[in-house]
Amino acid sequence: MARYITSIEAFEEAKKHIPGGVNSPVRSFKNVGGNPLFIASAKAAKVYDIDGNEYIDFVGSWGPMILGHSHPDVILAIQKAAAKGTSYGAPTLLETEMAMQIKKMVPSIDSVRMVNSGTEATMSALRLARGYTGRELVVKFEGCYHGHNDSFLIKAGSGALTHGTPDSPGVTRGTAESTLTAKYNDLDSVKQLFDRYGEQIAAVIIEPVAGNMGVVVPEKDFLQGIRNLCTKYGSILIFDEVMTGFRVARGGAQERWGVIPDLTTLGKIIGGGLPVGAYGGKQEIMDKLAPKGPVYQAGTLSGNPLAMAAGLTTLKILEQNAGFYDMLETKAARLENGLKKCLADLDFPGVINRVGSMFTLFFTDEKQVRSFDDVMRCDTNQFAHFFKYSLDNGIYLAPSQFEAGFVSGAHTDRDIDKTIDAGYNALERLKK
Ligand code: KE4
Repeated sequence: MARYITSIEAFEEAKKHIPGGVNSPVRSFKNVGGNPLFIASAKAAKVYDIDGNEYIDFVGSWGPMILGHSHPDVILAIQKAAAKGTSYGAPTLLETEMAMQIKKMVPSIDSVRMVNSGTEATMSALRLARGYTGRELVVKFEGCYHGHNDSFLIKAGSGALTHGTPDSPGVTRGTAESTLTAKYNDLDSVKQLFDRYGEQIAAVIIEPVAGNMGVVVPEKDFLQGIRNLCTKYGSILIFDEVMTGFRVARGGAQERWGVIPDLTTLGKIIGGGLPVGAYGGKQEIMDKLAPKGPVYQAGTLSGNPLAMAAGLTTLKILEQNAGFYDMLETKAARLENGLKKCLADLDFPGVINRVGSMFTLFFTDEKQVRSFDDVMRCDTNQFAHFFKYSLDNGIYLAPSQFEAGFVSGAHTDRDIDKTIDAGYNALERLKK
């Protein structure tokens, strides 16, 4: 294949061979317009496109790169594993070590199964919850994303308390009718579903901090209220911590909020950038999984030795570096406060939601963004311009208003300050 000199040429060529030119839709820049960057390499907090440009990166591969790109220990671990072979399709000591590491960091997990993506993790957790309870209905929340399995590609009708309708062609009506939707930060919308469907509900799945409608923070007692309802009706509470796991705290959102789910799904960070997902939880539930129990789930590359090596090395660094999360908090707070000062100095309306090192700048006149409805009122056109102007200044934000940005351990104060300056410049251009 010819060496392309620009991302524009590369995208045109890619579109001839790959649907939409990308292997995941959100990479296409469709939400913000323009041509996606084709990345040549990445190191620490920077990504480099094939056009020779350097960017301070806040996408972080959508979450996995909490240590920064190409961390030397992670790269070495992958190289060593690769030299021994890339896949065996048989148990390895690394998988047991990884399971023990996850259990140590997430104490609500008694037993854990490795898979190859967050989607596989949530899909399998739902099947397990249905198999364990013998029930069919699942509750999800508007604006929460749990991967692309059919049961979760369901958009609520108007408001909560409704049977879902498919949000994507290919999802059958029957599947959609087993998915109920509630409103984030609205405990009554969950109570009403339980009042109506109670012991037909197999599971409630939630992003304990929403990251897929932009960052929306759970309000006081919201998560505990859902926990209490699941306990009362014998439904399985699934925390989808694919994004928040090891991100918002060493033990994830369940550690930060002190609310304990029955099952947890994980991904992103636990692969250190390689394809990994996982789901785990109470022993009595996990024991229902084949080959021990009747609920089937499998995977050719599950527990792949290279992915385990990368993920285990990442988790060990996070576990052993005592000050890591405090350092992340300091960096991310510096960014938040700097951008808030830009908004204030320019008298520009906007809301920043942040939990630890995941954040979103919402373009809205609202004073707060606490729900999916609030998010839907944001000005995505303004965000698109802000994204483009930031890119012009060497800052690579998530290319959608409805995504989270991520600060890594590799972002320096200089990177943060440069990002704040670029933010001020972008807002100034927006004001004109
Ligand atoms: P994957 O199948 O993409 O590994 O994970 C699905 C998933 C499940 N649960 C949560 C909370 C998630 O955030 C995700 C995936 N997140 C998106 C970004 N918002 C992945 C980026 C993409 O789709 O390319």
